[in-house]
Amino acid sequence: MEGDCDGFVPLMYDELTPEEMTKNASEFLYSMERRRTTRHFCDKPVSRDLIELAIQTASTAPSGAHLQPWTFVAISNNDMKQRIREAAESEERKFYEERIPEEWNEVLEPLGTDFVKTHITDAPWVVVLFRQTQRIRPNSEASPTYYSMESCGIAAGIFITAIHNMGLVTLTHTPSPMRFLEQLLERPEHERAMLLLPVGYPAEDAMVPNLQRKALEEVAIFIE
Ligand code: IYR
Repeated sequence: MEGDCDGFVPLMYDELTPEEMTKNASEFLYSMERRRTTRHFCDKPVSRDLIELAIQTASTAPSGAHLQPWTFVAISNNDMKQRIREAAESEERKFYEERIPEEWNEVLEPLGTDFVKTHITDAPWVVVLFRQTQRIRPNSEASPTYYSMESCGIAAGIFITAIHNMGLVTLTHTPSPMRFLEQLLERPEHERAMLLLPVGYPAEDAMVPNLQRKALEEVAIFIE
């Protein structure tokens, strides 16, 4: 927050040897290659402590002007999860039955998604990430945040990584439109719902699409 940091402090940095770097990087890649998005959760409880740790980890993300323009709303309340599911399904039903363009359907069909969103009530936690479009200045005026999309995207990535690293699973669900989340969760006018992330253990019979990831050569260009 503005005004509460004390100038500059020394960077805490421990240099690793190239061998340690390669070992850490390879092990991390091996772990991340095992991350999968699943829609099938079981109702086994997850402690609030773990969700707090994931949110704290996500909140280490870099952000425009260090405004940290995110709010994570974590819901385990069954009644609220049910209300969110009903509202999401009503929007998604319109999407799948009326709004979905043919070219979008073409890439969505292999994923086997439909308007039924059991994950919202199956998972013990639903975390909704809100993007703050404005901040309140010390003089109480509202003013913009900067690069909030990028900042929240990075925070979401770190959240997903933290969940995977603790041995749980999540799903990046984007019900569209998402206005109902702002209303149900009573968020202020300047917050926009960005992602709905159910968190929990996978169902015993959880399935995932048989996807391949792009090879390095397809995603990277080196100019040396
Ligand atoms: N919001 C819908 C549709 C959907 C869109 C994309 I892009 C996906 O990768 C998956 C689903 C839904 O959540 O079902």
